[in-house]
Amino acid sequence: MPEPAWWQTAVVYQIYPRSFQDTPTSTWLDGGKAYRENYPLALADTDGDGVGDLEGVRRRLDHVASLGVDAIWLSPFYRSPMADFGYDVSDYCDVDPLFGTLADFDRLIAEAHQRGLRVIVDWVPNHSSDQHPWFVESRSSRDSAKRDWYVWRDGSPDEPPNNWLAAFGGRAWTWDEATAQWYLHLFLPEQPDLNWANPEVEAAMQDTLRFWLDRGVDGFRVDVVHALGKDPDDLPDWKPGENPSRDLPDPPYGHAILRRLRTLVDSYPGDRMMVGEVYLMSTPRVARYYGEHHDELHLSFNFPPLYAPWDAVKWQRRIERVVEAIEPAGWPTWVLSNHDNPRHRTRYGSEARARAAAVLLLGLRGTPFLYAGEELGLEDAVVPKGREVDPGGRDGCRAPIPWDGSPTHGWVTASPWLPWPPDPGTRNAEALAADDRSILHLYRRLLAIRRTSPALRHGSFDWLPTPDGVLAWLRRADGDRRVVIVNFTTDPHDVAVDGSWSTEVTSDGAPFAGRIGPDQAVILRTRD
Ligand code: TEU
Repeated sequence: MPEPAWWQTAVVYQIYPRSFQDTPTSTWLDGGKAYRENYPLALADTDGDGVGDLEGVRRRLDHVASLGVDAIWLSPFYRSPMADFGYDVSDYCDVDPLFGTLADFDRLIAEAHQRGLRVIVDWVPNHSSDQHPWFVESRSSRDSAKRDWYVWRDGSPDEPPNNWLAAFGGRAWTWDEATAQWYLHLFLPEQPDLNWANPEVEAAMQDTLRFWLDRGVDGFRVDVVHALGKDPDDLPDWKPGENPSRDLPDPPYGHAILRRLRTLVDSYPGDRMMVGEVYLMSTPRVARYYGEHHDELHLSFNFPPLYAPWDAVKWQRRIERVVEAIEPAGWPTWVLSNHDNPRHRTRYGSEARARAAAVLLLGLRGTPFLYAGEELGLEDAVVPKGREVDPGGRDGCRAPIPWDGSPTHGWVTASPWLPWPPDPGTRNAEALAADDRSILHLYRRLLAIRRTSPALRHGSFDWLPTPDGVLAWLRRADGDRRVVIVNFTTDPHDVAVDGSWSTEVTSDGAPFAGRIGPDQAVILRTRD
């Protein structure tokens, strides 16, 4: 096998900057000047504003590096009116003053690189903010030079061009009174869809990629990439029950767009990459986004496993689909939690399962993506009515990271933009670091094992026979062998393991001797 690329053997750690760490704006490289100008009503600049920022990420790089991950992915920190918390971009080539400055970004990436951490940034090409100068101009008149940069359609105010619905509710079309046309938005009305059929849009968006590639980023997480290249005139009405952003048929020219993006990204030295958010619930359809000739996405998310309950049969089926459909197309990825879905600790209902799930995730063949806070076993915050802020109801998983047991939990303010996750007094990074039986230490151990095991990093994958409710598989590479066993049930099960295997790690720290405990997972290695 050829030497794997860094993004095949890496473990990527997703940081949602708003919720990672705030800092006093006075400590930013511009002393908070841009912040004060843009947010005149905000608190005094010596206080943190309870919103995490890039300087906060920089200050927590020790934590990230101590985990043993290889790369970070930063959710959007670009200029934005924040209707969708940064996924509505009003300037693709600048940092929002809320998060700091370009100089803060440069310092962050330099220090991450010094520690051997690659940096992936989010890129949101399907839509911009309605406050982006492109849309402001596009909206200004039907004759605007940028009118065709977005998707405008004729119609009457009471009859939208088709029945498409927006991801967060309501129609996917908004009527513009002034110019008497509809514009398309798969998400909020504040997130008009760019018209990728227009070559000027493609060129302008490619320039935004160049901007960040030139600044040294190692890659991009490409937001709703499957929605690029759709043609509303060609696509049928949705059927009731379909999810507008997830049930799009293969867009007519989306794949060609991706091939050109791939060419651009690959033209840079240093193995830059794109991981696409293909939010389709069919794994074979996800596979197509790697390209028929491995010439589209380097990696693609595949969400069906994230939506699988804690159930051996369902997990096995979803893993098999990856083996059948993704493996021939490209290198798989695995993810259990992100900023759009309840955390798996919350979905699966116990820390024991969250620990076993960590072994599962890091034992599979493919690139794992961790979501900041899962190494602390964080649950979703309970967000009371009145404090909800997200139009998509995703506040719970975006709660701020508690760093220590003090009243502010390592933040500048004790009341950040969202409430803390449960039990921050005890479930925080400092407390878990001090307890070597904690889930944090389990993650560190697993990542350390993965780092030194060719079998886990890039080895083959073969199922092993198991009792019902248990999954086990063998990973092999370069003479290195590991077995992963996961018990999805609350009963113990005997598993046949011959004496040549020894226990490397167990999810709960309890010993394993041929009998796997309730919700337990283990990694075994061949005896030296
Ligand atoms: O999410 C894409 C997407 O399909 C979402 O609608 C997703 O289904 C939903 O959040 C699940 O509850 C991406 C980003 O990850 C998300 O944060 C953005 O809101 C969205 O795109 C629009 O940019």
